[in-house]
Amino acid sequence: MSADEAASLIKNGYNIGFSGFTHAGCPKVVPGAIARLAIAEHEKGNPFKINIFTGASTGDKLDGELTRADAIDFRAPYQTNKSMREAINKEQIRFCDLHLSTMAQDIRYGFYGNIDVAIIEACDVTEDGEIVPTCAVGISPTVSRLAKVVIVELNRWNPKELRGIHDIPEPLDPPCRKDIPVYEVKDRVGRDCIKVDPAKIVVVETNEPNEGGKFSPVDDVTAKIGNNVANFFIKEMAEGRMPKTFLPVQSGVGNIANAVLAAMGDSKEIPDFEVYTEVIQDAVIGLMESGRVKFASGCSLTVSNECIEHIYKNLSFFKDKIVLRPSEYSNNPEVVRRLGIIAINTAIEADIFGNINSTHIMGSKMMNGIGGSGDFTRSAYVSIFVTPSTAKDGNISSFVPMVSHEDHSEHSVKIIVSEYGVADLRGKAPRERARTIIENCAHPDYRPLLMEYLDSCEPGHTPLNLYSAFSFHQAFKETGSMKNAKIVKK
Ligand code: 0RQ
Repeated sequence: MSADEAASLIKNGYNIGFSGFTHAGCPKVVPGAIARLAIAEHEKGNPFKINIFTGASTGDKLDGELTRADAIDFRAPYQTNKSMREAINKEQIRFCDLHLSTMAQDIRYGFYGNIDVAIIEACDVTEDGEIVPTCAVGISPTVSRLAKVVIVELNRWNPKELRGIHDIPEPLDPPCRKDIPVYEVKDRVGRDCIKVDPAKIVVVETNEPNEGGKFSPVDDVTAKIGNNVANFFIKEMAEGRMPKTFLPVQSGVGNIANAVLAAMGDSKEIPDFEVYTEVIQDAVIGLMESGRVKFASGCSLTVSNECIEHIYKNLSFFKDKIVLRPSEYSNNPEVVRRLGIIAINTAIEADIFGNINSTHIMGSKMMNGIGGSGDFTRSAYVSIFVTPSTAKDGNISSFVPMVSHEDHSEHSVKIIVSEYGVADLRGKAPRERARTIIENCAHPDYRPLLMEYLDSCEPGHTPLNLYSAFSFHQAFKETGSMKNAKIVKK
């Protein structure tokens, strides 16, 4: 059927589960048709909004087009879209920010009502109901099974020979859930496709490329952060706190994550390693070709279009070195703790005691969401947060007296790294953590102010000055720079 005919199956108030994890693997033509339907219904004076569930963020053809058509009431669990971010922060879309590993199970538990329709991008679909996803798995197995109708976007841009790269299990739910038998990064525990009743499948054919953007080149600051992380690992191995054979690595999204992986790849002292992560980025593919990354397990191939075309042309090389799993497996805390994963994620801001804000600008404006950072951080062998020491031309310090929103607490955060150095928080009490972070990670321009704050605090297990805990944020709001913060001592 055409995309518009498929969209006509969608009604106001429907719960829709989409495939995709980042721009990878998400539908590209049916969402636009739903947006057109919404606009037409709104012009007739009819209400038309849907509730959207996905693996993670999606492309602009999904989150962007539907937001601009005012077609979304509720959205979970993560997004990175400019239009959607604005709508969320104007409270026009009800957004629920979740750990990505919990999305599929929360749907199964009935926390959001029934899934009416699943819309799944596939590279192949068979008469007997086998659906082969493209370059992401996300929550597709669960929403395809639960939905009354499955609209398959059969996207010919992706080769059907991708079949075999996926590992698609679905766990039992409590009280009878068994262990997840992933004992090594490359273990496969499911089937190579999603299987549903063929009677509920409708197919829309497309040939749409991915929306894969480019990464900025590694710059001076991100290169220094990358080198600091690599040197930390070398020291950990030398001092016997990390196996010399190394451990599987999870790294977040974005330019800093790419720079960290590049620095690890360049380091002669770090052995060839494996990746157990949610998002496989361009850097991992390069390192795989140079032999530095031996195997990568993830939920999606979130790479540039140039890179995905290269992978598709050389599928026989990559297919036995990559596995794509549902997000509740790629991000599963049970597996993360068992494999001893090194988790590396990016902070928006950290406070001097080691609490991390990954999601909110100035405490209230949603940036993207917690994503998988919590799934990995809490259960990691060692959890690392990286951030440049400042943002916005130095007017924001990434290290503040108290985070304006908290995603990862001091209990889960072991190491913080900026371009200035590494703060090792293990085995330190709050006041020691504060000194370590100020001396090793904060920008030199902000160190005296942060020390002045620490000295002004009322003693206690966690030193605190309630009158100045948000003085940095207040100064930014009032004067445009945290450098003008005034520490009040009462
Ligand atoms: O703004 O784009 O306007 O310049 O925030 O910051 O330094 O470019 O870093 O792109 O890696 O994003 C935490 C948001 C970092 C991301 C976050 C401004 C800064 C810039 C972006 P501009 P950078 P990144 C697995 C792991 C949560 C999810 C996660 C993220 C913009 O990494 O969403 O970890 N993480 N998932 O200028 C005001 C501050 C700021 C600030 C930075 N303190 N105050 N603005 N910025 N610090 C992946 C998945 O789950 C799929």
